[in-house]
Amino acid sequence: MQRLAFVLLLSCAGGFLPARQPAHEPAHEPASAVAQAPNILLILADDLGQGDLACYNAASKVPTPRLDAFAAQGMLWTDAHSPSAVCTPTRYGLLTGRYCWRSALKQGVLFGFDPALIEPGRPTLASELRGAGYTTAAIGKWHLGLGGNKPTDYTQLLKPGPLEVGFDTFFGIPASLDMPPYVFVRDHRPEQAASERIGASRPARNGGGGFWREGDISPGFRMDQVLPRITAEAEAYLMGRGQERRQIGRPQGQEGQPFFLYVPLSAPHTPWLPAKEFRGRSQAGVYGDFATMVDASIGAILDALERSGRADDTLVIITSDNGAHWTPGDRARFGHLANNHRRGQKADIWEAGHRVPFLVRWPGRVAPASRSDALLCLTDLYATCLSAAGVKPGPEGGEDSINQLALLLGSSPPSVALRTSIVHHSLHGMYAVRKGPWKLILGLGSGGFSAPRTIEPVADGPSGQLYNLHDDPAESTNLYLEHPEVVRELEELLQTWREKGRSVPR
Ligand SMILES: [Ca+2]
Repeated sequence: MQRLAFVLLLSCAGGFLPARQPAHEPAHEPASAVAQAPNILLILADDLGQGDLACYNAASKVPTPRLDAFAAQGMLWTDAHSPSAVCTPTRYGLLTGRYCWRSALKQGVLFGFDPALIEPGRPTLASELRGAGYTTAAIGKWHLGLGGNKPTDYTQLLKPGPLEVGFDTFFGIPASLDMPPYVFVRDHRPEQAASERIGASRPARNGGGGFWREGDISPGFRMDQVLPRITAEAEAYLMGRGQERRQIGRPQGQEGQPFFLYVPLSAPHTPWLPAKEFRGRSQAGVYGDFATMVDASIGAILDALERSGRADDTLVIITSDNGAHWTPGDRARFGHLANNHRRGQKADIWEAGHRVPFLVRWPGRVAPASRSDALLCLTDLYATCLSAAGVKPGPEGGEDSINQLALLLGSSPPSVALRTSIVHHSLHGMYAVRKGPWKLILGLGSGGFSAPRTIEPVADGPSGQLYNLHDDPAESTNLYLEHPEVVRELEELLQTWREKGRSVPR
């Protein structure tokens, strides 16, 4: 039996935004009104950098009019981070509120024939919301494994998968769009068997067409149709929720069953395949044109939400699963800073690997054109979204998730960080920990795509990297030897995170 989560709207003395009483705290105040829990639309771009968006980078060479307009309608976060610098572990962390390095996947990513990663029975954002009466859907790039055995047998039911971790429905692709099998999956089955083969595509970077690996493919499956198809499916889902509202004919304020729609886009990850109408729209080559197409896709999804009539009751979050895959050569060629002035690129332990765009809109609740410089990790979405929905998380799970709702609603002063420290993790398993301006990296090198990946320490030299991001946002001066006391403190902090999760002393 499902229970619908209702939350109390309390007027906020002296404030212009109403504060929401979390359901897990006793409601001592009389309710002035009762409203239904909000719908939640979570859009996760794939490899989109902060510096791609004009609202983060006035000199961006990529037009992002829809994202910029969206930012003006809500709150822009400057210090938000993906829990990993690559796809799979970020998705795990986002849905479970738990760093992926606590799971069986200690580094790297999954491929298309890997089995499900999220442990059976582990609570997820989707399962907790569904348990509270939400209808839930995932539409896009899953990349958290399908099935129970390796290699995944696509002729069998693809269980466990999204439906086993809290989603009522799923449509999308198994992994990244450069990883076979190239097939659309709906719920537990491929839409069409991957009965054909396709060879690898390895065009020159920025030469168009993009990169993919050889492997199995469904007849008629076209890489350049994946982003449009995901967009169309998300639009159709939202229009369906609008129809439901009209059919039910509920009174205002009770618009039907709340929904959670998770849309992990497949782009602007490789292969870069902008549709004809986007070619030449940016000044950052094929990548920039593709990122402009991502902006338009997100705009189309937002338009569908508007047309559904449910936008006013919907908390919308738009972010990215890691930084842009943008090399020093790309920077030099186009003069575009896809990760702003941050060091490195996707997959790295440096800031460009994991500092991501993070935009939130919630009409009447989150102040328009507002900004937060507070520290946030995408693992925080678990506790934050559940709190916004008035759902009390169960005792298990979400151990790396900090509820940031008070900062979103403006009921906590923006100067008071709710998260004071964070753990970063790179493609090749390099750790970093941050507290205030200080960032300690356990090792030398990028830990990811940038060369050198690792450097062996020399006698009397540093064995790690210590940066003061306030004074040195580009991570150019290693202060490891100058501040051994900070190194020690951060090493202990990382150890505490590893042992205790969010219960680290703040
Ligand atoms: Ca990614």
